[in-house]
Amino acid sequence: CEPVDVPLLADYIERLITEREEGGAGRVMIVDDDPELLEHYGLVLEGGGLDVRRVNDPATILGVLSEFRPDIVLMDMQMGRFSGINLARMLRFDPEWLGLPIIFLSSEEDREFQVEALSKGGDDFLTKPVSDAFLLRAVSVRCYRARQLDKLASRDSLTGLLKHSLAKAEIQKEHARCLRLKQNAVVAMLDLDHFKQVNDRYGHRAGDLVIKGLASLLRHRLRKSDIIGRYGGEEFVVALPDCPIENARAVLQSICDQVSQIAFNGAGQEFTVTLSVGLAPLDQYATSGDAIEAADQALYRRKQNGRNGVAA
Ligand code: GH3
Ligand code: MG
Ligand code: MG
Ligand code: MG
Repeated sequence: CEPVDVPLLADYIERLITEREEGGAGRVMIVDDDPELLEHYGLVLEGGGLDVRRVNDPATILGVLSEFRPDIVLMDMQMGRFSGINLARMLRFDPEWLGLPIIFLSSEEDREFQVEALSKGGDDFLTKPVSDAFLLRAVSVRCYRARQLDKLASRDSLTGLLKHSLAKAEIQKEHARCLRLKQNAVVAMLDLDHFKQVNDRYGHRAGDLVIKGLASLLRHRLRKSDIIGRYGGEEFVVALPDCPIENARAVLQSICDQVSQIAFNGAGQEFTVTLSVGLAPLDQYATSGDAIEAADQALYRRKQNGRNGVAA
């Protein structure tokens, strides 16, 4: 067994702890038909702070993937009537699992065979027998990188806010949560007013700066627990957990007021913009989609009735 590089290991563990504080430890799914090996790998990775799911029967991996949603998969290559290569190939047919890192664990040292396996959908190889220290480090770094990538991919590049699909998914979770806890929560749709004119008069780059500025204002004015997404071009969606609708109305009205006072620059001129907002009580609808739709209708009413303000 190779010696463990203590400072490096400490660094990985520190990262893992930070990751855990930011929303859970890295999740690893191990698929192996040998129960003893499976248990051994599981204990090593759990000992390093990872959240592990052991899969002894390869036939069950699809169900486990959907439920556990691992950051990476460690997969044995020979598992009775199942081959790791075929399982990896099958997973790559589903866009949902296209980016999931799959690391093969195999005693097969033949390079041609390894290349073949990688070409069918695997990302890397660990050759058995693998030392505990190496396994933990190899899996931890890959897990860390997968999570970083995932985080980047879920953020809009201009504003750093959640992208449409992830914002919707987070609001769906919040909807379930507020019903369970019998709390109130509010969903808001925000849309910049006459934004086409802003681009036409002051240029697209100035328009981009307005969108970025509004995103930054929302981040500063709302709570850390609030969900903020860029829904479309100049449209944003916000969910405010544990918040009565009157409070949400006051906060968003004050954000509208603040937005209208910011001096932007474009095409050599100073200009201001305004914002319209529609609100709906998230906990009063059967689905989060219905609540978002209601907030959108409230936004439409506000647009009809003069813009620059909030409607519920
Ligand atoms: P309304 O008050 O009714 O919302 O009018 P509007 O002009 O804002 O409405 P509309 O939805 O017709 O136009 C939105 C415009 O926002 C169109 C598009 O050029 C602009 N836009 C969308 N995404 C971006 C972006 O990323 N950057 C910039 N600069 N402009 C964008
Ligand atoms: Mg095996
Ligand atoms: Mg608009
Ligand atoms: Mg719009």
